[in-house]
Amino acid sequence: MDNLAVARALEDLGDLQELMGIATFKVRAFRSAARAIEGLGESVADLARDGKLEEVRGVGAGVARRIMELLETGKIAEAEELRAKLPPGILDLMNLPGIGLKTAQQVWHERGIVTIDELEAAAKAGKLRDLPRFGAKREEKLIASIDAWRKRAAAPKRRPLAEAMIAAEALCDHLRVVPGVVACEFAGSLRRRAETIGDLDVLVAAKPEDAAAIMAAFAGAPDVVEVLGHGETKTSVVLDGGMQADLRVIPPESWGAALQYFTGSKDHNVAMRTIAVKKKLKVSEYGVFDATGAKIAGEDEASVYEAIGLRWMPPELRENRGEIEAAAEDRLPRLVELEDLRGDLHMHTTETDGKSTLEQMAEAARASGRTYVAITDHSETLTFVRGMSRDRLREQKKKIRAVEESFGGKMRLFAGIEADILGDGTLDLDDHLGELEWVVGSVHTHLGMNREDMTKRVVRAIESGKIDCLGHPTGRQLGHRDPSALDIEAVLRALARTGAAIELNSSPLRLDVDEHIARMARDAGVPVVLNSDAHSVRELGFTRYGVGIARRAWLTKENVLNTKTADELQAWRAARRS
Ligand code: DGT
Ligand code: CA
Ligand code: CA
Ligand code: ZN
Repeated sequence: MDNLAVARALEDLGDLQELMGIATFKVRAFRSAARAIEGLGESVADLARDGKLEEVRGVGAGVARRIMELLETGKIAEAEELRAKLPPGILDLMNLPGIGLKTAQQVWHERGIVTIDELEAAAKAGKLRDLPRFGAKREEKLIASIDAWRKRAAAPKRRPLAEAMIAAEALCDHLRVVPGVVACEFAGSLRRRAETIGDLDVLVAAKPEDAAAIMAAFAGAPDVVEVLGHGETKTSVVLDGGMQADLRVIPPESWGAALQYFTGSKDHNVAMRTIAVKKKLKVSEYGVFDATGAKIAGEDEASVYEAIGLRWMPPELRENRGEIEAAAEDRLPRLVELEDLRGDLHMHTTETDGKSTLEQMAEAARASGRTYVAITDHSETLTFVRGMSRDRLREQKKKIRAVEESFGGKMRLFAGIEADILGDGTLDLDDHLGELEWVVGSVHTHLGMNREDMTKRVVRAIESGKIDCLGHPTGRQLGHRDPSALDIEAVLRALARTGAAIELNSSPLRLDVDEHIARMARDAGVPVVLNSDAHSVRELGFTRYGVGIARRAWLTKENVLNTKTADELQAWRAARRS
């Protein structure tokens, strides 16, 4: 069991206790222990083995006992007991956007409401407005948010890119070491890096006589909870968490053709086949065949494209959005790559809601090949994450200089901020931003404004000239919160006018902006900054998801600002501010 799983279990226990109305000091102990463990540099299981759990800050005897129990039995009996006592439905209610633990506890204990249906009925009947921190307006918002939740629940369940990627990589790692496996790749929408994924399409190249054993290994993979179908060349399973995955075993001589076919998209394949037909060729998942039926390509993917007169193209482009024409005319863009990213210009530290320190973030970014970062903790008005005051920012800047010094010129650290765009479009700490070296401006509150007001608000913030980059511009959270109503074209015009950049936030929950807006930004000449928005060293790796989205938007290295060197970036900033 890794640290994250332990932290989550403790967090859960805290939540359950709070829901049941158990003393808050106990609840707080579990939460702070969870945070400490999440940010720990060593394995909590190792510490437990050496009897050193209580040496971790925030872990007392009570918490240590629960951790031991968790590591030994896989669960905490007390949490299970509490869960069994909860009215069914209350956890769903708690997870509803805009509700959370406090409100769930409140409506349950004070109104006896334990399900989403009951909550909706009470809101509609105006029976919640006189609760503390409620009111008619919040009732109205609640009804709208329950409505949106129902719509999402009814839609076919697609999974966020990151979740699918992690699951697919685990499956492929499991399969690659099975005897007879020549190659293993995932295809489908995941290989194309779509922001949400319907199901996983895993392909293995192997001789037909090895297929049965490989399928059996697939069905027996650790994450598989159900086998839906077991055929000669295809096996379908359900993974822990509910995602479906198909495995197809392909003879090596058809590998390229199958990889191409099952990568799709369907529209791309249809367009491709139309071209093939004109050349009297036939493309299938087995290969490319001429009029006599002879196979002319199929072993590798490039040969399939070349056989019909096209260049090989990156999977992210394969959506029939002009890539076939571009490939035929040899004018495919050279898409930006993860290795092109020199810096990361949005991240948090333990000063606000981050889990790793300034030093840890800088070290980890350097270790992953970055040569500069901007430290952008939250600003003062975000009190619930201990947003930075002017004084704390000055202190942090000194520390940033000292840490930068310790890298001996190998790493640049910019003293930045994620300044809150307030409700009226002014910026938090407005008079202090000039002292900082990188300013991300982001909306975090009043996300439900109407389109006109929200657009005015964001445009006003951009036109202050004080922000270098607009952070997570639409505020969406995949499967959780819709994008804010916003006239994105007006926003892009304002960015172009002031020479500021737009963020492609790579946090798997956000992926904000999306591929469509990223492509609009490119067309409007607005530079895109591809950031992690990391809240821990682990999350610096989020940029791999953002790069996928950028590539789907046809972005090249030139379109992405943080592919510049630190000096070039500073020159860019100085030029736009003069
Ligand atoms: P998803 O799973 O909904 O996120 O999207 P995909 O693109 O992974 O679609 P999926 O899993 O249904 O099929 C994987 C690929 O197989 C798809 O991208 C193209 C190919 N494919 C599947 N069905 C057809 C079909 O009826 N015609 C053609 N041309 N290709 C197909
Ligand atoms: Ca799929
Ligand atoms: Ca599929
Ligand atoms: Zn933010």
